[in-house]
Amino acid sequence: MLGTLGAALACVAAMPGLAAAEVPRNWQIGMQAAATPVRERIDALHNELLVIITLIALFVLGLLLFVMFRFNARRHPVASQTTHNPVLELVWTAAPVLILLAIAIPSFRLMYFMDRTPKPDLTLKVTGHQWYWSYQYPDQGNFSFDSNMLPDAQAAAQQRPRMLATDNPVVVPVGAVVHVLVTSTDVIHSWFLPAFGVQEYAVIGRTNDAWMQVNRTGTFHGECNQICGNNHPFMPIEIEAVSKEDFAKWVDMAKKKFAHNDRETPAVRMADRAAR
Ligand SMILES: [Cu+2]
Repeated sequence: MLGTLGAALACVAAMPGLAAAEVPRNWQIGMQAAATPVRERIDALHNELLVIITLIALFVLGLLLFVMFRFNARRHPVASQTTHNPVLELVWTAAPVLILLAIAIPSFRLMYFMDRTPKPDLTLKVTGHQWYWSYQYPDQGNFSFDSNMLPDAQAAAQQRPRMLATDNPVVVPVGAVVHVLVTSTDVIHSWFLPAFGVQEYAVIGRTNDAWMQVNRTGTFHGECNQICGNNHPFMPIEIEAVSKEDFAKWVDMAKKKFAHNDRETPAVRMADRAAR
């Protein structure tokens, strides 16, 4: 299947020696490789649907070819007067219902799996702003920081992906269940991580939630995918998944590095930025 092929290609691309960041590539087929249980199940449903849709398309193509050959004007000059066939009508009503059921059952199962966060090990609060993201770690010392896109020159100098790298990436431990709370301070944004199967709207005055359990170390990228104004394409998401030990080290470092942010709310910092 295309998805599997794409996953294989993306795995090759992510191998050591090649670029470490898992980003879309030219001529890539399929989707980014799955990095969470949710995305693995999304891929599985996608592959199931691909089989169903391929069989339906082939069946309809077969019927069309049969009619074109068997009932064209040359082979079949006198049209049949048949109007009803109860058995056939029953079949073509019941078959699509059964197909829809076969799609709906795994689809609902997946929706509930995505919706219910297992017992979380960590909470990450994500706030969307025009036009950057800020992150808060409420149960790791409650530090918070802004994450802005790296300018092109800086990204090129550091050999990091253009328009996807940020100055302060989000860091999460591999294997931990991360409960993600998503909100906004201005307009509706959307926190979208393709490799994690997470897409959550950031809505003002409302907290949406999602969860992720990253299964391998690496740097993952996403973007705001709700048109949110002028600089909508310039608010990427960069997540580094690291071992539990490295995460603990990073938390110690981050508490000091972002200590100055602790007394300020994102709204205060935003007013601050506007004044600058
Ligand atoms: Cu946005």
